[in-house]
Amino acid sequence: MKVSLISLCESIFNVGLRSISAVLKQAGYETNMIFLPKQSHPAPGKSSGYPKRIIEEVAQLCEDSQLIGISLMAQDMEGTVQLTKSLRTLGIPIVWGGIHPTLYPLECLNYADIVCVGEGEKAMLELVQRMEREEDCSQIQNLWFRGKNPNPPRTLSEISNLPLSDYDPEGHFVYDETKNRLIAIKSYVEYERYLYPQGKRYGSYSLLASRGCPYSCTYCCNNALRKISKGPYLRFRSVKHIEKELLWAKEVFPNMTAFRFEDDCFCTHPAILELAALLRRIGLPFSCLISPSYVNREIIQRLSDAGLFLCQMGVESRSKRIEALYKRTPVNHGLDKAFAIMKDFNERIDLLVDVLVDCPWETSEDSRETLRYLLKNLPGRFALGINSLVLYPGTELWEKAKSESLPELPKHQKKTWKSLRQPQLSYTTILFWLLKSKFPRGLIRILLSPPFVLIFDRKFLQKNLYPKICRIIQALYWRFTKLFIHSRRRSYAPY
Ligand code: B12
Ligand code: SF4
Repeated sequence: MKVSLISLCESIFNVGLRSISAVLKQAGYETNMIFLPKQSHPAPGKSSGYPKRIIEEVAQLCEDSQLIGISLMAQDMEGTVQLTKSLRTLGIPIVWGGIHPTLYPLECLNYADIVCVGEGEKAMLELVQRMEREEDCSQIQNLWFRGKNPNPPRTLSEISNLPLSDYDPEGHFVYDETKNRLIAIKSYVEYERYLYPQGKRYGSYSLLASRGCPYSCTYCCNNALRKISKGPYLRFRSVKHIEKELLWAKEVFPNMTAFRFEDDCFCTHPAILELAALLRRIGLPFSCLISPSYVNREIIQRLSDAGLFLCQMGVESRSKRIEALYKRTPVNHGLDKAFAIMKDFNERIDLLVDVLVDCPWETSEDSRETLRYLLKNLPGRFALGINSLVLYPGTELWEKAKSESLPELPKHQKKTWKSLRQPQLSYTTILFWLLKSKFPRGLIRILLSPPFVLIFDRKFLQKNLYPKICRIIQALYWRFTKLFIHSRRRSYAPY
């Protein structure tokens, strides 16, 4: 029996879908994997769909399958609907999975035959086995069938027992947007052209050492996932299991220059020091995400010795009120100390700090508090991620917005889930942008002073003047001086 697995995510690492493919292959089933990344982001109001020819080619590749699985995030919704409508003509059952179907199953069941709520490895395996034996499939845990009652969740997987992600080039296809065609991957080297940021021949190999997070911030998917999961939520891969993947990846991908740990908080791993020793032995640099509360001098020292070159840390807000609303207080606990430590390692470890804007409960003064904090505490070398808060279904903040009859999504995000990354342009957000673009901090402090705030922090300017200012800033700093380093830094190859 053959299963076609399709990913619409921009990054083709898609650890979750590759894990499902590996589990199916291990059980003796055939899979093909089709990756449809799109780098270009459509202007507001423009379609984010795929060219007709590509959709037709995907349909041809799926023709001889008995099941089609599609993996998506919220922003991939429009493309997935377009693809699903077209694949319908094949008469093959279509399952949707990933974070968006997990959090929004009922909406997704308007289009898919089956939605996977939560982890897909065991659920997909059971589905395929039952289909093969022509047994009833309607009561498989984690799977919701259109028109049937939802099935309960199954216990989360023991992740050290899972096979390594499927990167076997055979039967793998990638949409090359620049060539506007589907490419059949023929070798690991060819795979690498699509794994790393477009146009780069080298880059980081992404993997996870854990699943889950110890915290439950009210806007985060972990908050929603924890509620619907069964069994211990935060799980870690054994060091041996991780070692197997690192050695394998290093061997098969000759142009890989670094590893990227995508774990929500890498340092929660109970064997973090053992992992540092392993990474040192492996001898390739790496980057990771880390929560401020887990920054500790010994750990950072060991990770730095092992090759840590970039650390991403969420701060999100420094307003006490908003920290409490986000349930960030325990995560941001010890942030001053964390920054002090990261300053000491600033020569060796780049720091990428994330903040959240566009929160409907946040006042301008709340955001200015965060900005003042960053102006004071950021080390000399840093990158800043300014992210627009999205209220994802199933999270506490989404429930709160619903109960207060607030729009579940800010207006600019509402219709399509498309422009999730673009923050709205308030006066404070512009000042965040100035900080990100390395404007002199003294100047930003002046712009933060009461007279400037009084004049410029106004709604009508936000609507009419600031979008224009933003375009000018982008033209000056992004195009010519390339000081908007954030997007480049996030995925760059180090040495
Ligand atoms: C790693 C990661 C990334 C990586 C890699 C993404 C990738 N395609 O692999 C990078 C850094 C590129 C990334 C980028 C972004 N990310 Co991200 N990312 C994550 C992160 C931290 C882990 C995802 C992961 O690998 N989890 C582990 C795997 C095993 O779980 P999984 O992916 O959910 O897959 C399982 C199930 O969902 C299911 N499943 C998945 N697919 C399918 C398909 C079928 C057919 C079936 C049956 C089941 C199934 O089975 C899988 C295995 O059990 C999550 C947070 C989180 N904790 O989930 C955010 C998260 C997924 N990202 C998010 C966002 C918003 C983004 C960005 C838009 C951020 C931005 N503003 O730029 C970009 C968009 C990138 C894109 N379009 O690809 C949001 C998505 C929210 C949503 N509802 O859509 C999340 C949930 C974080 C959050 N804000 O809460 N991300
Ligand atoms: S610490 Fe980060 S990953 Fe964990 S719940 Fe909070 S926002 Fe989500």
